[in-house]
Amino acid sequence: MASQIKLLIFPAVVIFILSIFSQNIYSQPYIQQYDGINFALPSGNSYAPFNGGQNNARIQFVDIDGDNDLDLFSYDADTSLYYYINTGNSQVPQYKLVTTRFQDLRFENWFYFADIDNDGDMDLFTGGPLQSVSYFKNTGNAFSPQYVLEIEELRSSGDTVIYSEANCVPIFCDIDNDGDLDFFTGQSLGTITFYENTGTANNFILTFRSDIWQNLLIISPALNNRHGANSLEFVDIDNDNDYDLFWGDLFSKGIYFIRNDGTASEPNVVIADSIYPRNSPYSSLGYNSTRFTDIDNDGDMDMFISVLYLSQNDNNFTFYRNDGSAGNPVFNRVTDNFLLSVDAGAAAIHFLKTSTMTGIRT
Ligand SMILES: [Ca+2]
Ligand SMILES: [Ca+2]
Ligand SMILES: [Ca+2]
Ligand SMILES: [Ca+2]
Repeated sequence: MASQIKLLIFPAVVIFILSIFSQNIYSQPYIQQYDGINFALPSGNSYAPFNGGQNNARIQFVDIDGDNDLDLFSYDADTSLYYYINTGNSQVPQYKLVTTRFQDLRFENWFYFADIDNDGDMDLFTGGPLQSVSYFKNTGNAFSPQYVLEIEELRSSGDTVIYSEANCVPIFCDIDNDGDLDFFTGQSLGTITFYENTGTANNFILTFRSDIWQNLLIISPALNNRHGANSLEFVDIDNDNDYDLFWGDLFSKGIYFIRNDGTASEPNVVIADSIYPRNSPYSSLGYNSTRFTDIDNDGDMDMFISVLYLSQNDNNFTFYRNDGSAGNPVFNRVTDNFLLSVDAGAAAIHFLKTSTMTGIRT
């Protein structure tokens, strides 16, 4: 019942926020509105919060044990972090579930592995208290990670707490090509907040730069043009040595492709498409989270999608193989159940046991 109440409160909060900010926001440039796809939004009974299916998994592929293949982590809305070891190889992955409580750490809303201190092993970030950001330092090594809570509530160089909304999926990326990782997180206003790393590759210092990075604003067409939370992924999808952006929006059925027409050190992004990939568009009830990685080690980025919105039953880990090239990707949809396709045993456990509820956490 508590979850149902939260689900009803969330749209009310969004509407309230919009009523406050709509004047300013609508006057900004880069407003993109596409004809879309009507879909019913939360109004009490339109939710189906107790359908089965994978529970809004956030995923990331990481070589956590230093054997040159990609292991898999999946955050479940019940705050579990599933760790799947790749027992195959860099061309043909095979996943085996190791634990649903990775190192017994506390996770909240999201997670992201990044080598923030440039010592060759992956450190870890997740949601902290009150939608802040917690930092776990890897005190082990690239072969045997050991995570220790280093900072519970990250602060910016201005000594203010860095927040990352519970419904957003933030990311670290060296967007200015100076060798250190910068931080991006979404806002449910349809914008991105950007912190530049003004420290060094070894010693990060996050400095607030913008609440509307690159004047980017996405208003999705559903229900009279709504701003939504977002899930961010940077990848150089056209092999021109700068990071492009993929944006999954709470109120969009598809995926926004935001191309970087600038340079590696000076990004200049344009919303290139709201339907992706063009030859085989992905569409769901909303809020698609993308991850790109070269899962078959053939030199091009493959695409994975999980849905963070309403339940998709067990069709919630889509794999598009890149059958093109690093510079000209051609994505072909292989499966909507990636784990099932590579390791039925482990995946079956995951999908069946995480099917208790779905919906938007607030
Ligand atoms: Ca590290
Ligand atoms: Ca940087
Ligand atoms: Ca690029
Ligand atoms: Ca590939």
